[in-house]
Amino acid sequence: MLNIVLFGPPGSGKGTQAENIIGKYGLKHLSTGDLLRAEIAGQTELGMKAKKIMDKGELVPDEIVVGMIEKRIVSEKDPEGFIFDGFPRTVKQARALDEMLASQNTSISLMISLDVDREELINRLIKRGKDQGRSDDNLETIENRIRVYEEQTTPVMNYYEQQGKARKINGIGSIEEIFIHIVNVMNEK
Ligand code: B4P
Repeated sequence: MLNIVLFGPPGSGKGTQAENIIGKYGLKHLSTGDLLRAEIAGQTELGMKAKKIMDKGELVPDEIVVGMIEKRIVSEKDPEGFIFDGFPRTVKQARALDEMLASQNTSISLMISLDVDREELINRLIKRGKDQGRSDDNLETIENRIRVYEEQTTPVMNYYEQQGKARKINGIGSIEEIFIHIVNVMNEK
């Protein structure tokens, strides 16, 4: 199985590139952001709780996102592999993911980190806020999301570096150019 973690700050292009990767490699896409937004759209109890947290730009508790991912991993029959988009966002989530995959006799193959500077992240997310009206794409929340990323999520990079699985890619440029770099890194596997 090919199991990829797509990593990077909010607005770095994870969701965008995940779509390209599943198109080429046929992997199962697991985005915790999308799963949470589906709960919000369904007005479930979990969704209502998550919305308050996401609108502030904070992280949803580890137990909730880990439980959502676990449910999907065990229910998938003979997948070619998974692409994890926006997960793990804490070292605790990364450890839980390793355990879940080990119980299925598999593991993370590669972590791809998209490198984008702060100014570009803010510009992209403000633009998406205007185009799509996502309630967490406003300046105050975006700045907190970036702060939370720097404080709570960047240690995840170290976690995969220590396992020799982390690869950094320049996330600035056209979507097509960045995808070519991703394919090159994936082909080394
Ligand atoms: P996510 O849905 O994961 O949102 P995100 O980090 O903003 O990234 P996204 O994938 O949407 O954006 P992308 O970079 O593709 O998370 C939202 C919230 O959910 C979090 O803040 C948190 O509260 C919660 N959450 C999710 N997962 C969690 C977890 N594991 N633990 C706890 N809480 C969790 O794209 C951004 C924009 O840039 C798009 O408009 C795109 O068109 C544009 N773009 C992409 N590539 C570009 C390029 N090369 N050039 C120009 N624009 C580009």
